[in-house]
Amino acid sequence: MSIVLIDNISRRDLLKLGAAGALSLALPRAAWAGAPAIVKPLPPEWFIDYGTNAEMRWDAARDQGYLIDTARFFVRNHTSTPTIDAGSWRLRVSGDGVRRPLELSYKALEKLACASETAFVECAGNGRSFYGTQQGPPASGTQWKLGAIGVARWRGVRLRDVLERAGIRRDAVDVMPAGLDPNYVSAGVDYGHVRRPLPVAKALDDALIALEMNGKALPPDHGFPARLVVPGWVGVANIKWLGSIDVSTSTLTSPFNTTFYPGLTRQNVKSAFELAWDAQLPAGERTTLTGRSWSGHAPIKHVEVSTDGGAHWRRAKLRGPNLRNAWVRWELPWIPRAGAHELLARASDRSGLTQPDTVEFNSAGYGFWAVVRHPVTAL
Ligand SMILES: Nc1nc2c(c(=O)[nH]1)N[C@H]1C(S)=C(S)[C@@H](COP(=O)(O)O)O[C@H]1N2
Ligand SMILES: [Mo]
Repeated sequence: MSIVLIDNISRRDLLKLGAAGALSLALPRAAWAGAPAIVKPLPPEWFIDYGTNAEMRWDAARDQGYLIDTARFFVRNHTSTPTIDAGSWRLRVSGDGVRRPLELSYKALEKLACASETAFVECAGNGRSFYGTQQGPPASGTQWKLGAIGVARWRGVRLRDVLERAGIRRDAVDVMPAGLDPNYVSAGVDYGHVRRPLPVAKALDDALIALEMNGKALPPDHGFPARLVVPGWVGVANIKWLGSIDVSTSTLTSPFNTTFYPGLTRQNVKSAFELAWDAQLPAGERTTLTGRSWSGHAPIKHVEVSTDGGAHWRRAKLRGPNLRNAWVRWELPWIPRAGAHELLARASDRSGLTQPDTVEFNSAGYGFWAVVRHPVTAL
């Protein structure tokens, strides 16, 4: 059996084969040991399984409150979820930008934990598939629809507090958090650990070293024992399995802000319906369309919905919290006629951004924030 075959086999198939006992004999040990890149179960009613990545199904968000349960939260791994022992784990803070390099144990961080943030983590590539299906050339990478996002309540220690303990210098400019997962290797190139510099201004503002997600210790897939949460920014800024933080008085770079995700900071405004792709609805009956809109720039100002492919628009009713760096839920009644329809949701945030009809193409497929045309059928 070749590695190519393993790459093309789904995680679920691997688990099935593994359970049948055949695979452990047939495969080289290293391949088998590395097989499930994601540790938590990925039931098909909640997730679209891409192997190392798992997308949240939006119809499964419909019965969720403001926060997405940890069990249902999407996962994006460049490599695979590592197992880390919190007892021996240390967070190292060093570099020429600090006067007192330090090492913090999990227990020490727990004692300092007094801050929280309700924020989304959203992959920069969320919506990537729509480059190809909606407006032109397809972009390479995981073909996410809109489910590479979740909102959770994160609790831990302000990055600012840790940097101040380390005696951050006034002339520090960049902070580079690095993950402890295996090096990211793609097409034969070893890019090292997943790590991405953050300007000091953001690091000292609202970045959080999170130990908890939705009231419990972080689970392995979401960064145990500690991850960075960088509210409003692209997913990759939220380094999981945090091991070290380099503080520098000169500009830092890594492949994760040059080759990948160049120049990306805040996420633009987007919207999603809490409906399956190609959902079936009862014709002639009143249904309540529901969805969520979010922006990394400001709270949502309003959401307009079209049920006729964009000819007419109505304002959705916003409900519940409408937090900056998270999302707002909304709803709108609709009585569909029998047949196929395209639903559109277009949000505006309070910074003045409104979702456009199209966005400029980039080959990596980042930043798709155009209005998505969501197909449904009424029967
Ligand atoms: N160490 C490490 N941190 C990481 C990643 C990774 O592969 N390794 N992936 C990043 C990307 S691209 C995203 S979108 C988010 C996903 O977070 P989640 O898996 O908790 O949803 O984690 C980020 N942090
Ligand atoms: Mo991402």
